[in-house]
Amino acid sequence: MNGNSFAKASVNEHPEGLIPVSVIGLGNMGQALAAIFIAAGHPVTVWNRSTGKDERLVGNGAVRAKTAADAVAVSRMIVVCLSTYEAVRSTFMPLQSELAGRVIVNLTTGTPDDARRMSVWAEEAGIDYLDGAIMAIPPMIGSPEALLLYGGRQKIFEAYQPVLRLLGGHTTYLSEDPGVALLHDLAMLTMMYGAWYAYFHAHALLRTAHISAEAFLPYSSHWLQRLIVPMLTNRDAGRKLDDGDYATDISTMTVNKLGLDSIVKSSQELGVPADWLLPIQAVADQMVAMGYGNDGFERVIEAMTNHRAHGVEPADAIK
Ligand code: FVH
Repeated sequence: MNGNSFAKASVNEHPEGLIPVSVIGLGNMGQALAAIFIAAGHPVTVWNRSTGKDERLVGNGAVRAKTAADAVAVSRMIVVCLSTYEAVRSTFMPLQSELAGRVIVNLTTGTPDDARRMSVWAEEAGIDYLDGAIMAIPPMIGSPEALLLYGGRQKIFEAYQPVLRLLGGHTTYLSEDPGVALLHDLAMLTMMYGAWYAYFHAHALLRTAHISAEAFLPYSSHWLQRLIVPMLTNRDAGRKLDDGDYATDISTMTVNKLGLDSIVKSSQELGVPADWLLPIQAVADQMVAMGYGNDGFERVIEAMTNHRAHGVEPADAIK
């Protein structure tokens, strides 16, 4: 039976579509996921590698499975949220036959290749498979703001989306490609870690003059909300980037290169490690040297994508 018929069968078997759900992995996120399914009235079975993390869930009606195999046996919908894909593989590969005919909803962070490989394994084992990315923190799960992205066979998503939508108001199906959800995940995490690291570098600079984060907060908030975010997310930003339209009358590559030079110079003088800025500075230098000084800073994407076509060396190749 394919995912559609299984889901239909299982939904019809249960009032208001309250199908049994098993949650594998009760870390901070797994517990949040299980709690939502319990609160919605689904029969929920939980399993975790180590004990002691399911007390509250069991107290609220979840059934504790002794083994992962027991948790798989009692539900068609298996939601897994572990630290790594290696953990998912080591948990599920031994249960391949027990999993056949069920659906795995994998909400573990990994790489798009991890997701695609697991999808192939599942398909070959007769297991329906959806790969998801949770773009939210545990306290947000179940809220209208929570964003969860999915990839995999659309008919499987459609069959189980009433249950999946319990996890967040922005539950979104992206593609038949199971790797696309994690590609979005890693793209957004890149934005997050880059912003976090830059934010902390800023504070390291300020600390050299004993300026506190609290005192800086009004300025950092203003800068992020009034300039950085609008510049990156205004209506034209995506189109211009997609079209390779780097024209600007706001801030040229040359101006940004000089700004980067000042940051690196003063960071080094103040003893704040600026190594992470050097590849960015080098790309800006190269762009100016190649005659793109009047373009916007957005042109640096050329050093990350079709650099060979544009004769631009990848950032990491720059000495
Ligand atoms: N927490 C968050 O804010 C983020 C939000 C976005 C999505 N992530 C991803 O969710 C996955 C789980 O994250 P987590 O925060 O729940 O992580 P932990 O609290 O550390 O729990 C990890 C669970 O994984 C189990 N586990 C680890 N290794 C194995 C293994 N080899 N075999 C079986 N289970 C394993 C671990 O079990 P235990 O240590 O309690 O026995 C936990 O249940 C993750 O991909 C995030 O990136 C969360």
